Amino acid sequence: MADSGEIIDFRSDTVTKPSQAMRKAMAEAPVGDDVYREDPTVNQLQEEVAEVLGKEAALFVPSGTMSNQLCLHTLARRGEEVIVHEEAHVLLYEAGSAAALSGLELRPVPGPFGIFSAETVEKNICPLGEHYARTAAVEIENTHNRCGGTIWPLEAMEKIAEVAHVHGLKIHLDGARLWNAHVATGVPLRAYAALADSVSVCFSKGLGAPVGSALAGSREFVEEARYYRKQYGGAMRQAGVIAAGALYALRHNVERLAEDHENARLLADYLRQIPGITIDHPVQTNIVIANVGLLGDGAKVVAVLREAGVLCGLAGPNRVRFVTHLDVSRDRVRKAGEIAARALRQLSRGER
Ligand code: TLP
Repeated sequence: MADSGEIIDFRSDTVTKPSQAMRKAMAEAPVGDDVYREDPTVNQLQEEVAEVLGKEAALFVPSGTMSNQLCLHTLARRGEEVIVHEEAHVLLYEAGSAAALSGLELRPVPGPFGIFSAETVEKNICPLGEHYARTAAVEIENTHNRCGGTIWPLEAMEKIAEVAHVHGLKIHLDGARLWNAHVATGVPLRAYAALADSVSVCFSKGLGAPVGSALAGSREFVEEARYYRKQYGGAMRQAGVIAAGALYALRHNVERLAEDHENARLLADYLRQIPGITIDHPVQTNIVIANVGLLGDGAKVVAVLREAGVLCGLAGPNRVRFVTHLDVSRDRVRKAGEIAARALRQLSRGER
């Protein structure tokens, strides 16, 4: 266990380390030059991802950011607009790359816990006319990271897809944690994916692989994205070594996400008993957002917990994020809950 020492790390599910079995699969992976499309492990991964998502093709890429950005770049032209939630990862955490790399405007729209309605989309489509940017696409993040790992109900996505169809808009699904939505609801991955033109999924989050994401869509879409991946410097050579970690993750680590979800609920139970903390976001998957406004500012809470041996991150001025993952066992979650309760009670009494 990566957390068997003093520190219990809930900063992100990206901090997971490859298991021995995953490392073995990586060490033994058959490889080739993927720019020649000759890496058998990359090819296998791409086929399996396309299959589980019910898409014609998939493409292995180094990161979730590159995956999202390649999808947006392929779906929309410079100067066009993409409708996104106001707390979307593509808007807040991708270093301005939609503007920098694709010349896109992102139009932020509100919606409770990361979910916006079809009416909101319709209201935010730019009118036709020479003054306005053209609305090209809608982006949906499922699960929604900054809003607490919330799951988009399939029906809400279906309604967006209907509006998108009427107005000729494309849909990109940032499914970095789509696995979590699938495990929590039992909705097949392909049911979510069917509603989007492009899908991005990550292996380096809850699935525990060290590197890698994939995008998926029609064969034509993926060929185009492949060309842009080369432009972005993301075409790799014997990438099978890392694709093997992703393949291992896909085959072994999806269903076990249910444990992370249970652990998140357990951690939330500890946190909500601490005076000064409220859990206002529903805990549906592996992310807990604690509102710590009554204790002071979020940065202080993060610092106090760090000192006590529990790592977490800021998700807004008064919001602290805890992410459960395969390197933190249930016992360690309990331990962290107790440590947090002690340290934050001291903080509220002015003893820290
Ligand atoms: N999210 C990271 C940070 O960037 C915030 C995290 O710790 O959660 N889409 C979503 C919904 C994500 O949460 C992330 C990573 C990405 C895309 C980007 O993936 P990477 O980090 O592989 O570029």
